[in-house]
Amino acid sequence: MSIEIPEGLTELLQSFTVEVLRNQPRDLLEFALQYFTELKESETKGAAFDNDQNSASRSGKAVNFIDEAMQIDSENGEEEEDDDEEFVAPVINRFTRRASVCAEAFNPDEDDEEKEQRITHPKTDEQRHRLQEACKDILLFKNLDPEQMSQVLDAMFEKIVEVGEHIIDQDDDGDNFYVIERGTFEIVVRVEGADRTVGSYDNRGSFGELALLYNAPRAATIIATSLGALWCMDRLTFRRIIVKNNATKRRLYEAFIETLPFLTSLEVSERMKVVDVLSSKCFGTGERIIAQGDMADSFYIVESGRVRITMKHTRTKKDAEEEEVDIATCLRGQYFGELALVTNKPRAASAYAMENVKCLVMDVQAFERLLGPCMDIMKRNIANYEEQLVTLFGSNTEIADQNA
Ligand code: 1OR
Ligand code: 1OR
Repeated sequence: MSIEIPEGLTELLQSFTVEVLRNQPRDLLEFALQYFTELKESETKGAAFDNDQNSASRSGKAVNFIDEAMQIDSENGEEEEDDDEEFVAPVINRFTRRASVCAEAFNPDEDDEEKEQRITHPKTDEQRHRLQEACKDILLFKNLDPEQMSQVLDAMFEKIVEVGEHIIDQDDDGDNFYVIERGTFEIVVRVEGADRTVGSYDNRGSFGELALLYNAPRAATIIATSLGALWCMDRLTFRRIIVKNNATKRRLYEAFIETLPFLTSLEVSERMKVVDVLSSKCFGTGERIIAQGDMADSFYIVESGRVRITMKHTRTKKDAEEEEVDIATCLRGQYFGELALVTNKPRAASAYAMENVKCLVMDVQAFERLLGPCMDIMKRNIANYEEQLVTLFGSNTEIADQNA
């Protein structure tokens, strides 16, 4: 007996699966219900649209901005386009949005209309200089071209914060993305009703990207623990520039990330999130990437070129002269810089580019948030370091004590 597979079934299920993986809905049935209802509605509307030459054009709709976009909610059933080029079906993105999250719409191909949407907060030269300094190490900005970067800088505005101020509250809808200019902040996550401090920011870094990237409620609370200053980027600019850029990044790195053995414990959707937070960084021949003894805030994956790992060593206790010994070489697909993040100690070794090297870099918060499932593999490798260390330098040496 042969069973006939209805035409379109495979495509339908594939699109649905992709959206489930991308959006990670909490309630799968609810998501499915909304997905297929909207799909049907948009199909019906699409047919009507095709027959109506004079109806409001989609691209016209696509330049909606805040006021109008706020009115598009789950009740009025209006069709919207989204700014993520990667979306497969025309219906997708709002399913995981809660009713109060506004739907931004724009058409990435409509350049003129895009220009109209640009938000500019005028700045003095001094402010712009401070802003540029604060943004220069922000990983999410690393892959932007100069024009996108200039739009980002134009759109940002300053906010002074008081001690104890809640910049973000867990479960709220996302409004802004924040870059720290100065000040300390604690990251608090509510687990089973109890608030737990899980990390902090110390005068550098950024936060608030997750709710905007994934149209999700805020994943943590961020509280200022000193007087501070932040640069804020509104949600619409973030989605128009950063989310669009991330779609390009996914195309570039998805295949590479799939081949990395140390990420095999991650689900496909988790690996996609890894791609979203990675940025690429180039180093010239001989350039130092990591300095032994420094405090750590990044994790590296070699994309191309070779990286030499060295350790300082004194032959005898009395010997003041330190020599730098080669201890390992990292090639494409291998990682380094995990040890200090796992042990919370200074860098145990230095890393140098042996030729022109390209690395994918992830910040410590993303490392902790996303790579938990890979920790077993990493810890096994760390145990190997310990063994090698004893072989190379003798039995009473400990990895992080090398930095003392
Ligand atoms: P957001 O838009 O969800 C809260 O708003 C922000 O806190 C979030 O974006 C991140 O930028 C930032 N888990 C979730 N969010 C975190 C975390 C984090 N750290 C910083 N943020 N974890 C802590 C990792 C050190 C995992 C906790 C289990
Ligand atoms: P990190 O954050 O301490 C330096 O920054 C990185 O060099 C370190 O993380 C590891 O990723 C990487 N011992 C210590 N660190 C090593 C080693 C290593 N190899 C690579 N790294 N050993 C080499 C074992 C083949 C043992 C030293 C004798």
